[in-house]
Amino acid sequence: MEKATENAKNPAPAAPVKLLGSWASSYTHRVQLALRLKGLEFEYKEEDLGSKSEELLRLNPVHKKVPVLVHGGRALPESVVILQYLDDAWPETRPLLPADAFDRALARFWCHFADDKLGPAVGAVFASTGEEQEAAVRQVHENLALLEAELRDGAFRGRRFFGGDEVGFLDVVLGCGSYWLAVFEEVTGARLVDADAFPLFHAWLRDFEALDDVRETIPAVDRLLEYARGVRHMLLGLAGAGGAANPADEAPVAAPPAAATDIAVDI
Ligand SMILES: N[C@@H](CCC(=O)N[C@@H](CS)C(=O)NCC(=O)O)C(=O)O
Repeated sequence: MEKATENAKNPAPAAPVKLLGSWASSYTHRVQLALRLKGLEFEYKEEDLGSKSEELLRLNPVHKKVPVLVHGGRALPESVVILQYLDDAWPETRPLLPADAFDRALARFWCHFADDKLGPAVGAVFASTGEEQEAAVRQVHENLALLEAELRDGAFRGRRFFGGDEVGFLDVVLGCGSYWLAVFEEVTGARLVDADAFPLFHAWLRDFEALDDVRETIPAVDRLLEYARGVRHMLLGLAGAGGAANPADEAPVAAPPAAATDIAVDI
C-alpha cells in the first residue's frame, strides 16, 4: 500500500490512529464503531468523495475509497480488513471476533454474506422502481430469511447479538448498513424489514441501534433521509424511468455528488 518509508515499520499500539472517512458511509461507520467499542482514541478526517484529497488517493491507490485507517503512519483500507487489524493490534481491549476458531470463521463467513449478498440486494431496491424493484425486494427478503433462520435455529440461536450478550464483529459489519433499511423504506416505499416476518432480526436491529456507541456513530435519520432522497433522485435520473439493473454500470459523465453511486450499490 504505502511505499517503504521511515513509516514502514509495525506501529506500536500507542502510535496515533487516524481515520479517513465520509459521514454517510456505512463502511466508515463500521470502523468508527469498532474504534469506539474498543475504546481507542482516533483523529477523524472527513473526505469529500466528490473531490478526493491527495492524501486519500496516496493512501488508498488501489480502490481510492474510504475508510482508510492510518496507524503510526501506515495506511490500511477496507473496513473488514481494518476491523480484523484492530482486533489483532489491540487484542486485550474488547475483542470483537469470538475466541473460538470456528466461531471466528463463521463471523467472517456472514460478513461476506453482508457485503456480497444482502448489501447489493438492498442497494438494488434503492436504485430501481417497478418490477425491478419488486424483484430486488424479494432478494432482500430471501437474504433476511437466511439471517432469521440462523438467529432462530442456527449458529446464533438464543443470542441477543450475533456476538453473544454484547455486540461483536458481525454486529458491527451487519449493523452499520442495516440502519439504511429504514431510510430506504421511507425513501422508496418498499417494505424491507417486517417485524412479523423477521422478528429476531428486527429485535436485533432495534437493540443494536439503541446502544450508545452506535447512536454516537450513526448520523441523524433526517440527514440520512435527505441524502438518500438526493442520491435516489440522481440515480433514477441517470438510469432512466425504469431504473438501472446495476447503477454502478450507469457511470455518470459528470462527477456525482459525494458517494452518490456507492450508497446504492455498497450501502
Ligand atoms: N469494500 C470497501 C467499500 C468502501 C466504499 O465503497 N467506500 C465508499 C463510500 S461508502 C467510497 O469511498 N466511495 C468513493 C468512490 O468509489 O469513489 C470497504 O469495506 O471498506
